[in-house]
Amino acid sequence: MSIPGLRNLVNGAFVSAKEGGLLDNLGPATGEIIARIPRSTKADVDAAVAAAKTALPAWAKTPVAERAALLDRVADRLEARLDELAALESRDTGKPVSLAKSLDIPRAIANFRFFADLVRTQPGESSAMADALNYTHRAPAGVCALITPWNLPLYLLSWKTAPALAMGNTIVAKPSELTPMTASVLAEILMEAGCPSGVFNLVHGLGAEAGDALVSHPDVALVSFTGGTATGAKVAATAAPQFKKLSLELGGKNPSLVFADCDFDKTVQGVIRSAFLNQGQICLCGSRILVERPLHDRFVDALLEELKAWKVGDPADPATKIGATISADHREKVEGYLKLAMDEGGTIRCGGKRPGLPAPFDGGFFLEPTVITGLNATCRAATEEIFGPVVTVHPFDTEEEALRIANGTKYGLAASVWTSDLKRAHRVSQALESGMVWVNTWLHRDLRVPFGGVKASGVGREGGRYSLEFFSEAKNICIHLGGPA
Ligand code: TXE
Repeated sequence: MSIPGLRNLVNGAFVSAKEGGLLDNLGPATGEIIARIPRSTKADVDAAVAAAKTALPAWAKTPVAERAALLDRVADRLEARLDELAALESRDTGKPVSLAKSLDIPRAIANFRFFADLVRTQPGESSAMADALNYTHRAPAGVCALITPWNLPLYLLSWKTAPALAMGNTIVAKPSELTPMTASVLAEILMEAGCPSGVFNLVHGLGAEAGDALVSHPDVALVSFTGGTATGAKVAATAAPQFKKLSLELGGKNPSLVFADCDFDKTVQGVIRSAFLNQGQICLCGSRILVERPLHDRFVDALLEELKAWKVGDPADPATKIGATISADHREKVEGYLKLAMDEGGTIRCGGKRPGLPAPFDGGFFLEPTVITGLNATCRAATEEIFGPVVTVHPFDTEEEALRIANGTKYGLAASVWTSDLKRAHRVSQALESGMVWVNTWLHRDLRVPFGGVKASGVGREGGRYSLEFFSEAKNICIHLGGPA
């Protein structure tokens, strides 16, 4: 089978990298090369930013209704290709096709529809004084750099692209070099749907090359970045001295707090889903499970019992619950944490191994879902982001201790609280150092609500009106009404 070659989209044309050559893109489920992508350099980024800058004035002046209509047409086209896109996302990431079909692609479609509606109905703001009227004029921020990771490729790119276009910005997107496929289809769909040349540009390549050239480009006004915390720090160090608008959605080490009065069966199901969805490779995954001591052993037994039935392997099999991790390097990083957890006194209660799978999956980057107990809650394996199918479980005796453990990491992205005590649910949620808290649920998302983290999990909020605000510049205009001096 011939290996497809992807191209950049610059100023409405699909083009190869000017000088950087090609990169191999591996399929995580087999380890085979599934595509080649441009290894873009500064020259490609410069061309894409120039196109976005040229296209900006006309797109900024395009009526909101027309911009929203483009987003709806994109949503329709994504929907028409849902099965194909789900298969492609699974091939590129190693995740189960069933997950891409039920979560990734439907959410990408919903993002375009939602931001089309939101921008159409966005209310104006005005503040009247006795002798003057203030109103807020929202202008586009300018050329936006959208940098996205490999765990939810189309989902996260759509989450940034839709509000950026809705507010009249132009875009240069740089998807992860590990998962370029659906971004390329989105670029095609935007062109077919009538997106003017230069409004959306796509540059493939490595973070340290194409990504860095994009973030440091003086004509880029805004950077929306989702990725690891260490990379986020580099992006911030480059963007901040140029005073670019910046949103950073970074890592997490999210606690699931399980109290003895929870609904046991629903909590086991919810906490397992939170720990292992997408092989544990979602920044929101609950990777540290804190269980009130009287329930601890029963809860761990229930986790182990449930996981016994989980199928690891072929992402196209509807029965598969755990697909491949993203890469050989990433699996080694996760395995490094398993070794560290052993050195720190933990016990692997299930998983911890590469499953023996038949060809072609014997070349894939699979890892069994892993539960670790017996670790001190302050050790490295229990406080650093692992980002794989691995959870640590810790007992606690009091609400105060649960909060101390939960807040005892450098991260603060998301948490879940499992209890039937309403007062405690509020009290604990408010005391958690976290951008988002779910009570008796997880990843239950309303697209209107703020999304983002505190501490090392990021800077800024996106979602609903927070995205529209981030992807625009608010200007106050004060009109004096005349009359007596
Ligand atoms: O992501 P990177 P990596 C966490 C997870 C993972 C770790 C590292 O713990 O193990 O991050 O993952 C681009 N300037 N998350 O190394 O490097 C890169 O090309 C500009 C959490 O794979 O953060 C890609 O497009 N861009 C996370 C994007 O940044 C740069 C999801 C993310 O890659 C760049 C993924 C640079 N200097 C990993 N260097 C989440 N928040 O969900 C890289 N990039």
